Amino acid sequence: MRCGVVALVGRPNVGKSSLVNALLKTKAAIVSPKPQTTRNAVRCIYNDGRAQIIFTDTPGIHIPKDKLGRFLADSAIGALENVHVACWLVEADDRKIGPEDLQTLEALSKARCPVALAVNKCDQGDPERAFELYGATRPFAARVALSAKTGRGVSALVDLLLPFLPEGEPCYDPDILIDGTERFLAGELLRGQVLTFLRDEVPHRVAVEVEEYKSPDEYPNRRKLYIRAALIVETVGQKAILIGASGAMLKKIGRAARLEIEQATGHSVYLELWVKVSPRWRQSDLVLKRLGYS
Ligand SMILES: Nc1nc2c(ncn2[C@@H]2O[C@H](COP(=O)(O)OP(=O)(O)OP(=O)(O)O)[C@@H](O)[C@H]2O)c(=O)[nH]1
Ligand SMILES: [Mg+2]
Repeated sequence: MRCGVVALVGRPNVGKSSLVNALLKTKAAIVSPKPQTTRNAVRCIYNDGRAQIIFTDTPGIHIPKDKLGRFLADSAIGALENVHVACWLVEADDRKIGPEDLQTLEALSKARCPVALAVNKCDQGDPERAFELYGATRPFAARVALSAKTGRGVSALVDLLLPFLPEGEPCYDPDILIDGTERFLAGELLRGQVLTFLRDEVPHRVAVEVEEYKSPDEYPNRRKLYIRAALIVETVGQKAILIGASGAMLKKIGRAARLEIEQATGHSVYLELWVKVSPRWRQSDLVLKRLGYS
């Protein structure tokens, strides 16, 4: 058996979380067409008969505009410490190397680990030009073309990474999918629905704070998993959008999140949501810390 850690890095929106879900064959991480979907580096555990691979899904590396953005970029770069391999994810359609790619490249050049190049979204483009473009930037220990959407190349990526991982017994119980609490996962599923239903800049202005989480696993006298969560926004206008006419938007988000949490936990869920205005929360050290973004 082999057991090791692989960090998945790259600019926002290239499909890092989609790849994690394709590897684990389940929804371990939230995915959306909006950049900066992932906000925490999360260890996701892949198992097969040959190895346990701890894939760290990371926030997209970008040029930060506020303290939240700084936290996102820093946590992605920080995830490159103490890994056995880094996997740089780019897109088949890429035709030039942008500032965010350069930033990723700089972080990779400081990491003391082999780097694999993975060209994603091959269902919508030919990877050859991306291999040429990125292949000229630095040495790569391995290269693979894949599509997190169709699954093409996903097992080839595992095969390529295996030789870089040390021999050893699994670190995590094989039933564990992510190194995070059920409470964290529930908050993420809820944030994922905010990303699904809201448009433009609004989803980026929303944070989820799970204030109470009482599961029948811990409180056997309860028949339902009880969750109370605050959706934190920056302005009264955003609050109005999030709530919607007669509360319709909040209801829609809540219903979809509840169904996903029920599926993930196996419990029937009572989800209580409220919306709180916290001006400039993305710039507040105090609030960011409370939300786990520090
Ligand atoms: N066509 C196609 N779309 C993909 C593929 N992989 C991901 N996507 C789409 O790309 C978008 C971004 O995917 P994510 O997995 O959220 O990207 P990410 O790199 O985790 O983004 P951040 O968390 O913001 O850094 C979503 O709309 C996905 O459905 C793929 O292989 N093919
Ligand atoms: Mg992501």
